[in-house]
Amino acid sequence: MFTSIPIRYSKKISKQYYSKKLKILPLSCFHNSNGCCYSFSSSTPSSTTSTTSSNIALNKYDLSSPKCNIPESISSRIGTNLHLQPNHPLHTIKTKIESYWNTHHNNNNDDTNKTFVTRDDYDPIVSTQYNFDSLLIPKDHVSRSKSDTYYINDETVLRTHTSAHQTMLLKEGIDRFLITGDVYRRDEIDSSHYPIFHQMEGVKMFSEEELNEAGAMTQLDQLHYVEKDLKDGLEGMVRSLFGDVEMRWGIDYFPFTEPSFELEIYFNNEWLEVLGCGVVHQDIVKAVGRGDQKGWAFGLGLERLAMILFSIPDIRLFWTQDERFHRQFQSGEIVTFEPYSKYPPCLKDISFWTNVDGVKSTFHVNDLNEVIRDIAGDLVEQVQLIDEFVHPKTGRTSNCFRISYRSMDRSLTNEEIDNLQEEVRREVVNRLRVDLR
Ligand code: FA5
Ligand code: MG
Repeated sequence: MFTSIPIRYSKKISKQYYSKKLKILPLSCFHNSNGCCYSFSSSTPSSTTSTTSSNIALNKYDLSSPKCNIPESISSRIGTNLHLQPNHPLHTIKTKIESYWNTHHNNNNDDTNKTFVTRDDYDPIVSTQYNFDSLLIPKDHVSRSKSDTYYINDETVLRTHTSAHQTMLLKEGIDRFLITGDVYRRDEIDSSHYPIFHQMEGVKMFSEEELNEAGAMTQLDQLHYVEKDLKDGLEGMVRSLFGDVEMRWGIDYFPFTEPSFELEIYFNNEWLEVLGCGVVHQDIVKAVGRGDQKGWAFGLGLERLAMILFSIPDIRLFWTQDERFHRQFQSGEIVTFEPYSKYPPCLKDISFWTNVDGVKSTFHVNDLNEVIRDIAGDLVEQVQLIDEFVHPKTGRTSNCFRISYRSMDRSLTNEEIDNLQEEVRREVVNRLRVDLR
C-alpha cells in the first residue's frame, strides 16, 4: 500500500520538520547573543565515548557568527556517540543491521560476495557543500533554513543526515558502504522525534557489466532492477530484525534519489516511518565520476528501529542516565524493555499572537520547541498545536500549543511544572517576539 506523508526533504511542506557507562561531556560552554555555544574547554574523553574529534573540530571555528544557532543542550552532546557504546541499544541495533547487510543479504540476493565498508566515526560537523549542494538540495529548500538546521557559520552545519558523506565515499570509489552517525535537526517534539538522533546510510552501486549480466540491458530495466534490489534488501532487513511485522512502502521525494520511497512499520498502534531511500540520482552518479553506473541509497533512523526492536516507548529514553534503563541492555542482546516508571503527563497550554502589533511575524514552531527544550530539557514529552485562528478584524494569528511534561524516571511536583511553565511563558516572549494572550 502506498502512502504519501509530509517529510523533511519533501517537496510537500513538512509539518515542521546515558548509561552507567555514559558520560555527559565535561564541557564548559558560553553563549553569544544568538544562544550559540562559542567556547569549549578541552575534555577528558572517557573510554566509551569518542569526544575528542568533535571537540577539536569545534575548536577550529569562530562560533560567534551571527548565523550560529547551536544551543548548549546540543553542543554539549556532540561527541557522545551513543552508537559506539557497546551496551547501548543503538550500538546493538547498528551491529545487527551491519551484520545483516554483510552476511544474510549477500548470501541471499547477491553472489558477488562484496562486502559493505562500514564507517561510524565521521565528524558530525560538515560543510553545506556536502550536506546540501552535493546532494542537489536546492538553495531555497526548507531543510536549509535556520529554523530546521544547526549552523556554525554560513558554510558549516551539524550534519542533518548521514547522506552528507555519500558523495565523498562514492568519489573514493567505494561501491558498498554503511555510514552510521549522530545527526542534528531542529524538529518537532514527540515520542519519536529528538533534535539529536542517529542514522545509518547505506549505498550499493552496480556496474554496467553487473547489470547486463543480471539481464538488465535498457535504462528502464536497470532502474527496475536496482529498485527491486533495494526494496528486497530492506524488507529482508526488517524481517531479519523483527520477524513477521506489518510494513508498507510509500512514495517519497528526495532531491538526491529518483524514484524515492519511505518505509513504515506498524508499532504502538500507529505507522512509524523508519527510513527513506531510492535510486541514486543519475546527476550525482555522473558528478562523482561514475558515468553510467546505477545504485541505490537508504537512510534509516536507528532510534526508531531500536524502539520497535526493544519496545522502547519514548525516544528520550536513549539519553537517560537512569540505571534502571541501562542495566536492562547488554551488548548484542535483544530484550523487551520493562518500563520502570509510568507517571501521568502534566498538560499545560500556552496561547499567543504570533506577532507583536504592527510587526510581521517571524514565528517558527521549531523556535518554540527549542525554547521549551532549553528550559524543560527531557521533561518535555510533546508539543502540539491544538488551535489556530486569524482574528477577523486585526488579521493577527493566534496559536495555542499544548505542552506535555512528563519525566521518564520520576514523578514531578505541581510546583516544579508551574515553575517550568512560567519560565517558558517568559522566554517565549523574550526570544520569539510574540504576544501572550
Ligand atoms: C533523510 O534524512 C534522507 N537523508 C534519507 C535518504 C538517504 C533518502 C539516502 C534517500 C537516500 P528523512 O528526513 O526522512 O530522510 O530521515 C530518515 C529517517 O530518520 C526517518 O525515516 C526517521 O526514521 C529518522 N528521523 C527523522 N527525523 C527524526 C527525528 N527528529 N528524531 C528521530 N528520528 C528521526
Ligand atoms: Mg522521511
